[in-house]
Amino acid sequence: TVLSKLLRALPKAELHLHIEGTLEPELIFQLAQRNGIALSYPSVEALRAAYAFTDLQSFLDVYYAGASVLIHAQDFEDMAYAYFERAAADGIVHAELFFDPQTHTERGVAMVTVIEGLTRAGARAQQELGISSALILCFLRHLSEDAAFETLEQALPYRQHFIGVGLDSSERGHPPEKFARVFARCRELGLHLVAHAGEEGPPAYIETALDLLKVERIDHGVRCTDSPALVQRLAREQIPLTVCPLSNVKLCVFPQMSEHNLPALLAAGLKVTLNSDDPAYFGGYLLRNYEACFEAFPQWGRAEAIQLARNSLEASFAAPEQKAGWL
Ligand code: ES4
Ligand code: ZN
Repeated sequence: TVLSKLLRALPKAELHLHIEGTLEPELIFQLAQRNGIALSYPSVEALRAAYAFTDLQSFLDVYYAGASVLIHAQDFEDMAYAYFERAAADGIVHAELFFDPQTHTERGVAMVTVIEGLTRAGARAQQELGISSALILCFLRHLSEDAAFETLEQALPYRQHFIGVGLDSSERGHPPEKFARVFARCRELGLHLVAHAGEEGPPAYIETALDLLKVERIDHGVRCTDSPALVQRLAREQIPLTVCPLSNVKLCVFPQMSEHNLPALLAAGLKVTLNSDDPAYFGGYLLRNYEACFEAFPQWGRAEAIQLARNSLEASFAAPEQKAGWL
């Protein structure tokens, strides 16, 4: 259709993408074989069949198991380059990739291995696909703040290879304030700051992410609508929300796409962006997320498509000169 051609053609940025969440079952099996790692699933089909999630935690258990096949820098490079190829096909011009170093360092994979592999993929994506990209290091919030500090220390020799830090993994019971000191340190270091908040957690977590962590964007943030005062603030301050529609349905944050609150968020004047989160697990890459929304929300048309794509470029951490070329 005319609209789906527009959705592909519009220059877009992807701002909420866990690179470990782009590991397709086929690549998981290929890397397991290459690295001599035993998987607890007999086949690609059996693994894919396990992708029936009831909430965030039920997904995370499978996601961390999948990441265990990543051992060498080449593995990280292959995974990320496969993502960039799909991103280019979807009309993405710029991608900011989350990575979870603790998922790897806890298994004995060195920080340098992770960052080198991802950095090489980003350089090739720029060269061969014309996509710009950056890395955002995420702290796992189910681990301690001390563990986050240790991770930051391990990453600082490679400071020039990442632009910011984020906060992900199990949200409930792990409020932003648990990481106030390490985020303050990252701020002093000139890193960009983001955090997952209001995916499963309450609006209060969005407020503390803004006020105590001083994040520049909120990842997810969809539960802000439980607090009208917070919605007003997010609109007034034009805080970008990196919403992940297919993720939210797969993890049962909303029962189906037609019941997602995206239309309300956009109508309230929030700076909403669409993103794919963990596309290998949630049923589609960025363009599929756009398409699923435009199928589910009949009131959305050309104007919304243009707005959402523009929001993604504006909310990115790309240099102003680069943004000027897109906008
Ligand atoms: C994640 Cl969907 C989601 N939420 C929180 N943490 C994550 N890590 C990877 N995907
Ligand atoms: Zn996420």
